[in-house]
Amino acid sequence: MAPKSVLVLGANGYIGVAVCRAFVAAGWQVYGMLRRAESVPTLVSQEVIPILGSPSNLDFVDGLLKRTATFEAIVDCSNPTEYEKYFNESLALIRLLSEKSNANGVRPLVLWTSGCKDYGTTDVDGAIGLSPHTESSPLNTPSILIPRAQFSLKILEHTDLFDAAVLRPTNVFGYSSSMYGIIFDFAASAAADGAQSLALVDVNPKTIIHAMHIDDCANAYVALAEHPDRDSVSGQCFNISGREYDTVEGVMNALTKEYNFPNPPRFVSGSEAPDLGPKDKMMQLLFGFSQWVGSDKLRKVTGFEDKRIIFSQNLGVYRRSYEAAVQSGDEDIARIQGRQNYFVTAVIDGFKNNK
Ligand SMILES: *[C@@H]1O[C@H](CO)[C@@H](O)[C@H](O)[C@H]1NC(C)=O
Ligand SMILES: CC(=O)N[C@H]1CO[C@H](CO)[C@@H](O)[C@@H]1O
Repeated sequence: MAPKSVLVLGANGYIGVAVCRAFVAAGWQVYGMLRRAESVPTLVSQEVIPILGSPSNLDFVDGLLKRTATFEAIVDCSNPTEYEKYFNESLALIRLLSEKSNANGVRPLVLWTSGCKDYGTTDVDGAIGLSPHTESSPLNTPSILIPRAQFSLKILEHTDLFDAAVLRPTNVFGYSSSMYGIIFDFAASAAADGAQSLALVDVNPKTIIHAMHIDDCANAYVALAEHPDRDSVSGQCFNISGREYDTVEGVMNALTKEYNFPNPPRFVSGSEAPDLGPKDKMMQLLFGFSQWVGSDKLRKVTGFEDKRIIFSQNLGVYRRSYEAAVQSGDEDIARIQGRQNYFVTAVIDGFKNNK
């Protein structure tokens, strides 16, 4: 029997590479679409067939269709800046590939990636009445993420040629660690400065930071794509989160131990620390967004379970993996660092507006 085929859009991004790897491991033929020729070796090394191109210019499609004309799944992992334009162009591409697949009797499942921040924040750990965000929670999206939240849902409106589900993963970490690399940089630079303790400004120690390992997250995509009953997946949103959440306090304690700070972490108010540097602001962004995300639905429908050790409980291992990625010049690290200023100005302002 021919292997199933999946096309991954945004295949060279942090989630994209992991999703490609998970589908490869599950026995799929994986086509990874990407714009940057420099990233081709990253995909090739993971046994992914690179498709150089972009939804804004469909010239590459003929070449792709010569390799395969049926896709059981199409996964979008892109993080475009012009969301509406990207959505329209991707939809046109997905429709075109779906028509070809339909002609061969295959109706693709489209898994479209949005994110759990679509729901906004929950209360902090220990708060009375604290409950997780579920798929039926109202969207209270930080302004900078509104286009993603809104357009992602539109994929569910196109059911003539393909089935679709919208996925909302939490923050993800592991290897080059995505945004969580910032946490290691923060601790390392305080240690290098000879600080006696780690300090956070205007962050509640009980803030819930709910993340999951990137490989667990990617396995959830495969679990949905391989579900034998398409009807229980299509037309739905699925949260993807770890089985347990961390708190800021827990992570700060783990960092203090890992980096050998002599004194316990300090939580100070803004008036005591008027001049915040970019690293402090990034930490406020990451550690100031309290959110507990329920993923019972995904677990119930697919039997999915996350396996990796929770971030705070294995922090030293994740730290050294991150440092190895920095050493090897992992392209994802430059991408995250390049976006820092953008995040600090735009995202923090966006979060503040919504609070
Ligand atoms: C996207 O498509 C919609 C519906 O066809 C259209 O109204 C909108 O103007 C398009 N936007 C962009 C940026 O292409
Ligand atoms: C833990 C939790 O509350 N999970 C929820 C996820 O969302 C579904 C609805 O889509 C709820 O039924 C679950 O209870």
